[in-house]
Amino acid sequence: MDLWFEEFQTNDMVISCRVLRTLHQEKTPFQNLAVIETVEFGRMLVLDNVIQTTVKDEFVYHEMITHVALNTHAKPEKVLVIGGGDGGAVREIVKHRSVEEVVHCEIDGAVIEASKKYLPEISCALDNHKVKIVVDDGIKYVRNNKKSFDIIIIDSTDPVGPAEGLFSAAFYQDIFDSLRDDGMFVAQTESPFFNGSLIRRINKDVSGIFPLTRLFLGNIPTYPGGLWTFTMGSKKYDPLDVDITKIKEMETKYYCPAVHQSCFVLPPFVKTLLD
Ligand code: AG3
Repeated sequence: MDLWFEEFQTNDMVISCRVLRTLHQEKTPFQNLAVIETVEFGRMLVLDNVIQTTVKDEFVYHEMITHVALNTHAKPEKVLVIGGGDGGAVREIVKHRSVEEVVHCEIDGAVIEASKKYLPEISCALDNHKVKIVVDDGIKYVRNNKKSFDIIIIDSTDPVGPAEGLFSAAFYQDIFDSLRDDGMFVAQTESPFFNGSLIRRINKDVSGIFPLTRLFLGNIPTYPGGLWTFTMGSKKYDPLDVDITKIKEMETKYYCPAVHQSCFVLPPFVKTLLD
């Protein structure tokens, strides 16, 4: 039998992957969750029919959403991850020796459970002694935890349904308030090909709240357009001021000192989104 998974990346474009088998499927209180095994990308986490991560390409996203900020901050000790129930961001964060605690706030506990069971390569650090898991709404959590974190990572789904509020100006203000005086955040901010106006609006909102806003890029083959953006808001440190010869060596497959710099080089069509 020939089985294919399809995601409509836009109304008029589909990504389709041949499926070997479905490992898990459930309707959680928040979304439809599936873990499927594909030929091309290995195991894949799917929420509401949208590809979240795959064993083959997850490293790009998880390394970029974490290490750029963790190597920019002088001494990141307390880190908060909002979303990212698969644990990929947490796995990268605990590689940093200065980190004492990672609070992982995910609204849907079922994502954590399914990832632990079916995506061990990605979720492997969720049991680490530095990690505290909170199953709760990230918006509520930051409101109740002011001036608490050095770095906040917003590893959300697309800006529809449960994640919509995670892209709002009010939320970026709550993030600002939840950061310590020299803190910073990084959020995944979608495709410059298909979400240009969203990226532009986020950049404007973050610039109105944080002294420093930076956009950077990574390449994730299973996401719409492949080219992906991340937005950083920082109270003090600038990732472009980092002396990259001083970045500690780490086991990574995409991020490296040269990429720390090059990811901020924006092609003109992306750069215009910031004007
Ligand atoms: N967060 C989802 C990024 C958005 C992907 N969008 C899409 N495929 N249409 C990824 C979670 C990984 N920890």
